[in-house]
Amino acid sequence: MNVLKGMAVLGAFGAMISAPIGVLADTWDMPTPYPDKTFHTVNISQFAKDVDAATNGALKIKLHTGGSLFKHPEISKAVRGGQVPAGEFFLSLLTNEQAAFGADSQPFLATNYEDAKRLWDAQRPVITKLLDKQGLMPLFAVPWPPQGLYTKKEIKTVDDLKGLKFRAYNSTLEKFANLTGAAPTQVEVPDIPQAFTTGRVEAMITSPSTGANSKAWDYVSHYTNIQAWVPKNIVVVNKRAFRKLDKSVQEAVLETAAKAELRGWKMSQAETAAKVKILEQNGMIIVKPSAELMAGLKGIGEEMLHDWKQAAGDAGKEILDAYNK
Ligand code: PCA
Repeated sequence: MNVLKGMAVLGAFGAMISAPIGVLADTWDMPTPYPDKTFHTVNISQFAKDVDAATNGALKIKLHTGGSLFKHPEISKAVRGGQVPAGEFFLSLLTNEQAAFGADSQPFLATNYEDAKRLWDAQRPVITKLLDKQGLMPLFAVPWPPQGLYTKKEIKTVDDLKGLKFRAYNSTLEKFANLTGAAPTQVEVPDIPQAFTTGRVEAMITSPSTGANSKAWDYVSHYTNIQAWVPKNIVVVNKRAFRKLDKSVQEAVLETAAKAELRGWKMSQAETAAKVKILEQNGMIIVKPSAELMAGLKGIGEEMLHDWKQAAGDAGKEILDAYNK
């Protein structure tokens, strides 16, 4: 090898060691299910910017929001299969595979941020193991504001829900709606306005965020603050894709993810009051639920928790034991 060529090779190699940046720049496509202005999407977009900065451009994350690359129910599978290295989805969508994933959507188990945080601390190690078996690793999870009830008239008791065409977003909510006597249908967030205007649904349970973002006042009049549960979105990575990253890049991603989780929980809390106010400003009637309604809904919650414990087995027990400690 002539000297000059040898130096060039050495030089390139040296550059790779001291500055992987630029040389090994990677771009990750990342599908997310919710529209751009959703606070979760805003938080993830900040996460992507922070990863870029923390890795000096070695890892760029390109978001595909609103289910544009993969439909919501396909996102977890796409990350598992390695079609994309990372993605966001509603954690309790995985309940059908393993009930432990759905702890946060159990009605009235954890209904405020403090309890939701304790539940996440209890759930995280358990689902980390379950995700690991699927070749996935959780990066961070962020809750939606407590879930409330949207209807076209005042709901005073569970009986008032009977027969209502009800929008659901996972199997747990579908079961809850069925047990109240309502008739549930699955509808993704971007399709909510159309589902109401075409009459496919006439009531729903979701956060003040999703209600306000989808202009609930255009098709319902009452928001009943039942604070039924605090479900989370999770961001996961494909482990093989993660392992391919330079060690320093891996560390930067994990640190940035921890920051995104903290920021997301704060954003969620701020969102709650802000979005209820928007519902109110747009003419919706904010209702404090009657004791009778709450007693009826909580009774259904107890029945569901009983079933969930059976379905979730040891994993569920591990979560509840840690949560109730
Ligand atoms: N918004 C999402 C999930 C929970 C929430 O508050 C939805 O309605 O589908």
